[in-house]
Amino acid sequence: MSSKNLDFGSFAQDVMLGLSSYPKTLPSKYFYDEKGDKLFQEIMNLPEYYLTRKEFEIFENQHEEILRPILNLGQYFNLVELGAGDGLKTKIFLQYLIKEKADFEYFPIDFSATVLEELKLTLKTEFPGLTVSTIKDTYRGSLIKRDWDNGRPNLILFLGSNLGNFSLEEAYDILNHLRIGANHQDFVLLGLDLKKNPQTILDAYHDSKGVTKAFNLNLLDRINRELDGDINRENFIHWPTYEPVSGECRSYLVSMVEQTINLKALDQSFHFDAFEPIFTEISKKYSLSEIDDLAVKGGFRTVKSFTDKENYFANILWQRL
Ligand code: AVI
Repeated sequence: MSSKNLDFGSFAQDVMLGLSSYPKTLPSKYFYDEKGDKLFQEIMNLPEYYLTRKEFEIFENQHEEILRPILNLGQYFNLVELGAGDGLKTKIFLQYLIKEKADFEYFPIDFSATVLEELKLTLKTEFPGLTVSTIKDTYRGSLIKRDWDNGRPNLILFLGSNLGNFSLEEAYDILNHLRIGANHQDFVLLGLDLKKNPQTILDAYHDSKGVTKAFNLNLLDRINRELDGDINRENFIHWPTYEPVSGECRSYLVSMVEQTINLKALDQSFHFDAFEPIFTEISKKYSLSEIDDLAVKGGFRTVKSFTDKENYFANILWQRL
């Protein structure tokens, strides 16, 4: 592949642009190859990674109230999920909706084909009568195309603090897409991690088993594999930070030596100074009032906020104005 005709928005082009920038950066969406999907599953089960457990707790204890507004419409509806992953938490909703004999179709959307295949298989065995239409796309892509749109009301799930993987500016752009993707009076259920003891947050991204470190470093293995690179991952460390004012948890890969890496598929070399970082991920945390602000500026009305017992995590039900 010549570096002059890379596909726009492709892994190759994003790596090329990211490693040529200052500071160097790599988009976190590329964590999720086959190995990365497995590591993320492991992360969700780590004692330090409270996010998944807390959202699960909210769904287990409050699913009836969360789903009441869409059920009260008494009509066939679409349950659309952006970044569905393994659907573990959503299965609580599916189980309840089926028990309530609700008429609905489930549209899980994910960027990873492997994840969608696995999800479809488990749903087929666990909920044989459920109508499922998977969509492989990005958040923005799916919200522009609206492949689920059949004139019926929608409940759009955007869970797991996935919006937190964007800066505030990008988050507003995603919300803008969400507003365009939803119809007037559609519901959106957002899952966001809340600001809390900074140590608790930092520990979630610096676990004692080193799984998050492996998740971050896997990006370098992916570059080596897919772009014929010669990166020595031993030359990099995983470095998470948390800044309590902005609520930004940021992860870096820091080059511990001065080095040049070569990516044969791009026909390019990239130089690193000693201690030069690559910014790989933002996991932004919000306060409840900052989330209210997102709703107002994004064009949504807050129906209700649901939190776990420790106020670690929030699921906020919005309605599109
Ligand atoms: C998917 N996303 C919400 C996770 C997060 O917490 O930002 C990804 C993750 N990165 C490191 N650990 C988990």
